[in-house]
Amino acid sequence: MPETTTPFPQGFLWGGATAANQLEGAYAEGGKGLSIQDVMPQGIMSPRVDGPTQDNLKQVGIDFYHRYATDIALFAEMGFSVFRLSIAWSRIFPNGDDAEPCEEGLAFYDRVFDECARYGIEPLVTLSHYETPLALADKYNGWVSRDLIGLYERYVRTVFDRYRGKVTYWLTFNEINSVLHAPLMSGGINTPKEQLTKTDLFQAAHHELVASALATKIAHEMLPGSQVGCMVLAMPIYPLTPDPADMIAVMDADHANLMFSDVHTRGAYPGYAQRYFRENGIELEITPEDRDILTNTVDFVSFSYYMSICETADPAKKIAGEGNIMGGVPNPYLKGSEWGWQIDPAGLRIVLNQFWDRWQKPLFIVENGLGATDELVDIDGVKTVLDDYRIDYLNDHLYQVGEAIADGVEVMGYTSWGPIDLVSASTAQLSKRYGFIYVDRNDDGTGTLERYRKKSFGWYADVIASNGASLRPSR
Ligand code: BGP
Repeated sequence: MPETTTPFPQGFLWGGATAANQLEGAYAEGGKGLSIQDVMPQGIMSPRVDGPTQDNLKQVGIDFYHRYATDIALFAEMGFSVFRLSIAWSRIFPNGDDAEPCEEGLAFYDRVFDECARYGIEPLVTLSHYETPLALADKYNGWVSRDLIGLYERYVRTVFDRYRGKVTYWLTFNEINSVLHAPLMSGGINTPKEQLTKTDLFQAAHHELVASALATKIAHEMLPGSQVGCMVLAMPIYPLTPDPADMIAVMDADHANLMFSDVHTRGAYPGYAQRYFRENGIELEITPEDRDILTNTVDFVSFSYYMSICETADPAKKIAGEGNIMGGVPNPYLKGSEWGWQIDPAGLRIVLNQFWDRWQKPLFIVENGLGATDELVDIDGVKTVLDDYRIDYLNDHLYQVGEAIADGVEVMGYTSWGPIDLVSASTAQLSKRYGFIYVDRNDDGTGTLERYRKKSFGWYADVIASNGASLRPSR
């Protein structure tokens, strides 16, 4: 056997990433309150509805609430050393501002973490992943209100205390920068985006940034040895042409994203953000105490990466392409997925280098993957999916992670999005599948909920077992 080498360090964390609202189901069981996802049956782009409707696939999800033990066993079979999941805030505080937490909700995650521990899988826990309790949206207008900081603080203190010794890695807010693009889903903000003032939007972002830094401070005080990361939606932006005006447009667009992790890693607002606030009439309430709390910087930076976009200063060329929450100008050199998200493995190496050069904080890729339609086939009596397209996508991206590590970037781990099929965040479909494990559930809600290993299941197990040595070179 030829000797294989791998750039991935010993102890690199390999696994998959999920969110409570996209897989648990049991939306009204165990004392759980409603979350904003219960009024978003069609995903991000559609307006909210008044109350829970039966067409909402997330009400049942993939029934992880009842099947977590067998699902975690399948993750263990692939060799996962980490499993990213979120705690549904409304399982712990059904209305967000209740005086006491819900014991049944707390007990559920005890069972999940204990199951992970049986297999030596580290939970990586997102405290808030697009599932703000609905009552907080209705009563407070979500993160526009400063009250949310204290309510979030009570929630994180509760779960830090409860899961002491069970969870080391915490993420404060999923894709925190997405609040600028999807205020209801990301920030629980009821005011429709078109009516929301820039001041309210950035005030909400500020409240989240303060809450995030506060959670980091509290974790460091309560849980010695814990590690807290911010989580941002990463999307490298290329100039559409070499025109310097296009490059300035890229710089401005980059700043809008990078501001969130600049604050998380440096503990203060950068100069470009202050200029933007000044020139756009954005007057934020930032107290001396807020400034003090913001100095509690994160231990690592985590991010999702699915695609890159282009930017241009030329309005005639500013075509809006499809994308992960924020689209952009399509890149003529790249092909899109079935959902039009442009596939760019090298972009992952670029973003890893950019983030490392900028912050020198360990990086964690906590989402990446291909949403595709899958066909279940029968091979010698075994049901499976021959998802070579997914294997190619993941291989090419992971190879670029290895390249970034060879560049000197410190990468802690990689969790692919949706290791088991789950409900899509943007379109609320089940047919947009990311998993190594197929779940028999369709967009119309039919299906047995049975699980089947796809071809990519064995492929990922080999990647993990070889610590990345089995990956093929990619561009
Ligand atoms: C990210 C979200 C996830 C997830 C993923 C894939 O933005 O953090 O929750 O769903 O995108 O997106 P989608 O489900 O829309 O395909």
